Amino acid sequence: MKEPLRITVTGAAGQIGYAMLFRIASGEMLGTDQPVILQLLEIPPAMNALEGVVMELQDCAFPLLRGVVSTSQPEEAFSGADFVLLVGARPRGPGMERKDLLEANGAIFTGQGKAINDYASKNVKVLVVGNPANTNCLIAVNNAKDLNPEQFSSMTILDHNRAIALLAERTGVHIDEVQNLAVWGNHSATMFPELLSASVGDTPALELVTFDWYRDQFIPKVQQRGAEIIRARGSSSAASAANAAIQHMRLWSLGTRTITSMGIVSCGDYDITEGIVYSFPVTCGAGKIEIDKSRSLDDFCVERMRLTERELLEERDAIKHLL
Ligand code: NAX
Repeated sequence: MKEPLRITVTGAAGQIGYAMLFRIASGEMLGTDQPVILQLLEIPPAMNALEGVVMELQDCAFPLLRGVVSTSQPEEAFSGADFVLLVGARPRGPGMERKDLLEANGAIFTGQGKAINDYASKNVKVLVVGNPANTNCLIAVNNAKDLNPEQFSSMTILDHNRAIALLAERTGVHIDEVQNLAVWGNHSATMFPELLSASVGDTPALELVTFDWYRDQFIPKVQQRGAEIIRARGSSSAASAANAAIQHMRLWSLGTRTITSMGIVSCGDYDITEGIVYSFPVTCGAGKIEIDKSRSLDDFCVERMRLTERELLEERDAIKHLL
């Protein structure tokens, strides 16, 4: 049997945490031969709820679950962590401006970046889910001075999956047939789900749908899918977000040659400003995220990529004192 790996989940008593922990403990993230220890971080008011979640984890008697730590102390939660899923974040409250939200989360992700740097495994892989995810990731990475920026990423795989499902539905195929789609930029209403390089079976996607549908329906629908789910369900996506986070970590650690989308620290590829956390089309190999550098992009793509880049630059400027 392999040695257990330590997986930290923050915001573990929240709705995404609840949809995620049982699947991680059953082996869906790292494989059914990989024992895990869950290290769960919450804020003090949520510790009672977290205790309930821990009881339910115990009651599942998962063979792979070798321990559960529940704590409100970041140093304890991140201690020796091999994988960190930063899900907990401050939601936008009444009267809060976007700037206030960035500030409130800035404080959380500064502290957590430092604690990951000081207490986690030196090979830790960190995924930021909590919003604003790209900029929270930017803050964490800049506060983990001894770690490699490649060890940090933010989640856009949910947006990628939403885009695949929508295109498959429109073209009447199974999702397996949709390849090479990408989501660029920020996990926000400016994200750019791109179809220029995508194919459905052997046919370029843009030969099967009209450009008007792509621009006027597909892109806005992917961008607004989170809001659509809130309207229908009364609360934000949880099971699909948990699924995406598990998928992100599984692909990152076990590898994939299939293109997906992840937010990573830009090294200037595709002319995107270095240092910001931007979603690119990627593959994963040997525990590393690699950008697909083979795309040719047209003026429409470049315009949309710049738009979402501009938003990320504005977010970065609002929190630059934290970097
Ligand atoms: P919930 O409000 O249900 O849960 C969040 C939990 O985080 C709460 O239990 C809270 O006590 C905890 N928390 C707050 N501050 C914390 C801190 N400093 N340390 C540890 N825990 C802390 O939200 P949920 O629906 O689970 O969503 C979590 C985050 O994911 C939100 O920021 C949400 O906006 C974001 N999302 C990101 C998505 C993405 O694709 N990147 C999609 C889904 C989701 O909207």
